[in-house]
Amino acid sequence: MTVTDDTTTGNTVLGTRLLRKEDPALLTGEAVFTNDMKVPGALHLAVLRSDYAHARIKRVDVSDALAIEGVHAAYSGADLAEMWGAPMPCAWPVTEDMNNPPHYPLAIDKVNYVGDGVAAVLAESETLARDALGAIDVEYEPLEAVIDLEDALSDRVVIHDDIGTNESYTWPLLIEANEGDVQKAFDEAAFTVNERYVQQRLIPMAMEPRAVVAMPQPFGGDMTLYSATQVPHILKVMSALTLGIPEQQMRVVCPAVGGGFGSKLNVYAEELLCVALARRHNVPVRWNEERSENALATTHGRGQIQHVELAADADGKLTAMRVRLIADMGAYLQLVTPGVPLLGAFLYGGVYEMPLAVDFSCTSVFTNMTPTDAYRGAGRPEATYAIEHAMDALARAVGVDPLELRRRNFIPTEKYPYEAYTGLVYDSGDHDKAATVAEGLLDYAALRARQAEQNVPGATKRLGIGVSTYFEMCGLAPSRVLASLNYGAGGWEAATVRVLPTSKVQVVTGTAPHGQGHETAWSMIAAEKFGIDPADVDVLHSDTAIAPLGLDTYGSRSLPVGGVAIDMACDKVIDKAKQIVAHQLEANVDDIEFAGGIFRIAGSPDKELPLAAIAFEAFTAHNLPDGLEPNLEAQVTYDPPNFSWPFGTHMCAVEIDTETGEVDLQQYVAVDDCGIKVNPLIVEGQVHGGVVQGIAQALWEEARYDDDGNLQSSTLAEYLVPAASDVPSITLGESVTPSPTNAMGVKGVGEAGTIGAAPCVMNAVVDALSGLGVHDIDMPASPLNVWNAIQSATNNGDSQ
Ligand code: MCN
Repeated sequence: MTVTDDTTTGNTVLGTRLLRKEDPALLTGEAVFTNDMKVPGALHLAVLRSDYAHARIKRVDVSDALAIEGVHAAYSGADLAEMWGAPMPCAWPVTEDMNNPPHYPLAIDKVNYVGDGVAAVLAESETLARDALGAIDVEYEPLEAVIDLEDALSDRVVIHDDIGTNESYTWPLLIEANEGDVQKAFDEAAFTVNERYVQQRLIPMAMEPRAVVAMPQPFGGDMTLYSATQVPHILKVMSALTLGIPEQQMRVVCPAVGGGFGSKLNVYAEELLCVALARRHNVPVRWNEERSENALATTHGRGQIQHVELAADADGKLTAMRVRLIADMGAYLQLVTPGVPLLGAFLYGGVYEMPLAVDFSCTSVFTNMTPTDAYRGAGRPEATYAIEHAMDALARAVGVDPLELRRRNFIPTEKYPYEAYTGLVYDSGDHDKAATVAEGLLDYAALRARQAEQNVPGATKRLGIGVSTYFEMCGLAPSRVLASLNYGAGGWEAATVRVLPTSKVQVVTGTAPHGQGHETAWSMIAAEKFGIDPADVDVLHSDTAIAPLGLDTYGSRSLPVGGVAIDMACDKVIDKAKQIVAHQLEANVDDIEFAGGIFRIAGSPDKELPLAAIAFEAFTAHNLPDGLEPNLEAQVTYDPPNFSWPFGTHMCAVEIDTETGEVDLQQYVAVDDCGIKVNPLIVEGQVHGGVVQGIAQALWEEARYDDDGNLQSSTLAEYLVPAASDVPSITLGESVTPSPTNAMGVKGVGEAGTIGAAPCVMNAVVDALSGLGVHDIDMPASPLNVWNAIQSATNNGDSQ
């Protein structure tokens, strides 16, 4: 493997654009995904899903399905009810009194969304199992479906009879402390804006749908669960708890995983069904999700109504903020459903000096739609959209350029570390720098001049310029802070580093990559430390028998928590090796230096020992210091002292055809500051992917339901996931502000692009049309939505 020298940092590996080790197997089709596994003797599971969004189950008759040759078993939800030791897990009980209706892998007496599992078949092939579903007879008593969030909150139709309301919880932040101050600030403000935004539901659409294989092991009741999941460790604990299996008998393995974007951060009905039925029948049981099934049965993202009010003084400096959220939980609470809006709650102040006159509250509500849960950014893109779109509205109210308004409000660089109104401490930031780099790359001033010439009355091609800035709270995170938010797990990550007798290195990580390139990045961290080639490092992950400790991959945590743990474990190994070197060279351990794979005594350059020699000595253990354990191995479990705080500025230019409503995204610039980069090539890939997902929310994607709760966009013909050709080339700008929170200076980047992009594009769309009297447009800014907005503004006589 070739490694280029990076003379700017003094690193030989870290910071270089090493091609990803993972890619040859993925590109040549050699990688094995869960559904590629050959499992002799496995039975195939198929799940009959409700066609009704809300109905009582009167009767389920599986007898005709059972009579089909090759069908081994067929069950209704009631048939399996006694198998579940506990309902499906929700790991984030946001409030003490949060309503969490019991949720089982198959519905027992009522279905609550189209796609809710009603019955299951086990057959000798996948085709047979799916065909047999057609022979199951279900009698429903249809009920009215609740799709609209505000309608749901009225409790006109109650979804879960046992809790008697559709509200799951209300979570306030700072309201009591600040209520008086907030109202006073609004009363005294020179400018106020009062906005209502809709975060449409999105379908994560990972390239690989979900797949599961549950394999009972020959002896002792052990069970191996293979799953296309991003959380093998969480899945192991939760499935053991839910199914009453001793945890030490559960092993979870993720073969190659084709993306997740948060949708595979869950414990799903089909995983529990496969394990439970494999135990009952003592055969392997497998399940494979189809694309349309994925749209119904895998969690959705976003789904919020946001009421945002800002107050500002005569200069446009923010003086107060009030936010009221209504968050769509869908039919049930999945693993972290209720916590998603909370992750955003702390970011409504954006990158601005927000005074302590803020009140925020989120009310979450059940609806008859697929459960929502984490989706790239999870709460933070929604928060950023709210503040950034409202900042543009405020700029229009104040009559200043939106970039200028932001600059007036940026937290000044010299105030870092900065304690925000939420009590959280942002570790570092340089917003003016990120904005200035983006401004230059877009040629902001020239574009504004072109806009003034182009957007004249009667123009059919109007230019819009979009700006957005953001802070992200990622790297989840300090366990104590998560505890204060009622999250059910910690935020640490574990790493073991081993130098093998032949001096090759094994890194064992608790992270669970599913597209992020951890094998490459973690190899680079260890290679830099030990002065070896990254090709000589093997990264072991995503198998709870091989990497038993870990909390997996989500929340852009893997580098700032898991990567830092690896860095620390390497240091521990080097410290141990120094003791062996000191012993063998009869020197003081404090005098031993290590660089480029060679140990030396300070001041005696002729006395040196290579890492390879020490690794072999540690293995043979023939001549170790008294009391020192053999082998070069160290483990670190790292619980970070703070979140990771990447930030950035995005800018773009759109041209809108006022006769067709079509939005042409012409230029896109992203400056995402994620501190020190381990591998800039991976970072760029992460930002590109994230930006495109954010653009897609702004312009194309939407999970659309009809009034009866039928998903109308369950195929890729209706759910418009963009192709590379749908977006312009993205220009990336450089800003590097090392994190003072960890020794590597790194921050997460996996979600950053998504967070900046949607408000950037929508600000450009409104900027293009505000001269026509268009105040706002709901996402996605489809040609129809844009055209309708132009028509209604024109009919109101608002255009200039
Ligand atoms: N990186 C780096 N230098 C930095 C920051 C990150 O080199 N300063 C590299 C890391 O080494 C790692 C990658 O960038 O290889 C992402 O790191 P990090 O930001 O820690 O994020 P995670 O690895 O924890 O990934 C999770 C994040 C999330 S939350 C979603 S959602 C998401 C994403 O990553 N889903 C993805 N990126 C995805 N990419 C793909 N291909 N597929 C998904 O499902």
